[in-house]
Amino acid sequence: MSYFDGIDPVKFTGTDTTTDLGFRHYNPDETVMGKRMEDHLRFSCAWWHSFAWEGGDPFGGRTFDRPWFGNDMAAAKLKADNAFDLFRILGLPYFCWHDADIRPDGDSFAENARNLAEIADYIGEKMESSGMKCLWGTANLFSHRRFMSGAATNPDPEVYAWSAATVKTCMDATMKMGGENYVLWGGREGYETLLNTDLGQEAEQAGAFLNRVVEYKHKIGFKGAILIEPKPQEPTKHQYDYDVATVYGFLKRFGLEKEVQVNIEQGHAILAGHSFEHELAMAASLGIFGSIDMNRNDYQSGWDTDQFPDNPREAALAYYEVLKAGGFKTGGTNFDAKLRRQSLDPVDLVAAHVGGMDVCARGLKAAAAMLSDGALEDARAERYAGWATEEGKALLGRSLDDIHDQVIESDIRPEPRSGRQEILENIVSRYI
Ligand code: XLS
Ligand code: NI
Ligand code: NI
Repeated sequence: MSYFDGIDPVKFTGTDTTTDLGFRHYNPDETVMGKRMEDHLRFSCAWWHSFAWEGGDPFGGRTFDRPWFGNDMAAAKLKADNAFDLFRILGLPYFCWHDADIRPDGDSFAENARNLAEIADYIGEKMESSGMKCLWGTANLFSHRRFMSGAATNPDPEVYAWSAATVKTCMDATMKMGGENYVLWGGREGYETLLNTDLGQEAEQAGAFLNRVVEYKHKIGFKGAILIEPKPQEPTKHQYDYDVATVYGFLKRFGLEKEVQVNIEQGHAILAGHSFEHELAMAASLGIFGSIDMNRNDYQSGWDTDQFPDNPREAALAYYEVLKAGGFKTGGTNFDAKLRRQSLDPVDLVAAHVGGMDVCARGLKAAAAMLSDGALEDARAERYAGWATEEGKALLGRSLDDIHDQVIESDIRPEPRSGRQEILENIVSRYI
């Protein structure tokens, strides 16, 4: 018996749909810019929010009542059985996990490693029979109290060692599942107070750690991408992987900018004081765009609310950047999103994903139309047309005194031109 019994697989029923559980926009086989929607979006379900999270908040504990809650292998397998049932109902092609979401927590490192290997085999069998794929795996190096002062950046070398060994087991499990990426989100890689923190030392540790990860990837022949997930704060007051630009600086410093890309999360972009599309465009321009964690952050709160996306305009602007970057290669759209703690029922979890998938599909269709029609890109090209001329191209290579002399000689008088922002915003509105 499944937790989701009685809920039929969700189908595309079109924009006239008025039931809670029908796709109004997500139609996996529909072609968008020459590619199936499913292959564009590459949706993924997050094991931690959908199956491990218990509905707690800082003021109260578990609100959810799931039959698979428990810390033993039988509970872990029951959780996996139900997870695959939800994937089937939603028609999701991918899932993502942390070790701590899928295996019971053991008393020693060795027991954790054994548990992970056993559950990875179990999940592997279910993948084979269902055709499900793993978008990425990752290590939870932040929940257990041993990680309270960080993992790779912990002042205690033993925690660094535990973390490195854990990442090895998680990379092995990801590879076994045919995972298409391996993610590192710097859970508690940051600090609470500078009074007890050696920033320089911690950066050296983080750089060495990531270099070892890349080295191990090549050693085992993992073909997927290594992704860092930026976030500016929470759980620590200051997280080192603040935003895309900060991560790029870190990668450059340790010679890893060709080896590592980013997994960009909507909510983290907002917390960093950026828009989601800013972070996507920045990553694309730096050549490190990898994947996205799709969710929505509350604009009034200062923490990571991980809500399911519901804003078609934001989704359209995000997928516009994704399409301009050439679309996903190894990456995809992972719903790093959770229910509100009052949403107790199985149908709530299904409906949350249905809504999120639909908003993304609608965003993708709008983005594709905007891009194919070219209204925005033509305007952008026109704005930069001066740089496409021979003179424009040569300008960047010329010295200050050379430019100075020519400016005097030709007596140039630059004329400001309208940025046409409202006209461009109105164009976007036409497509939503
Ligand atoms: C937390 C992060 C986390 C990562 C995976 O804020 O988003 O869920 O995606 O460790
Ligand atoms: Ni995330
Ligand atoms: Ni997050």
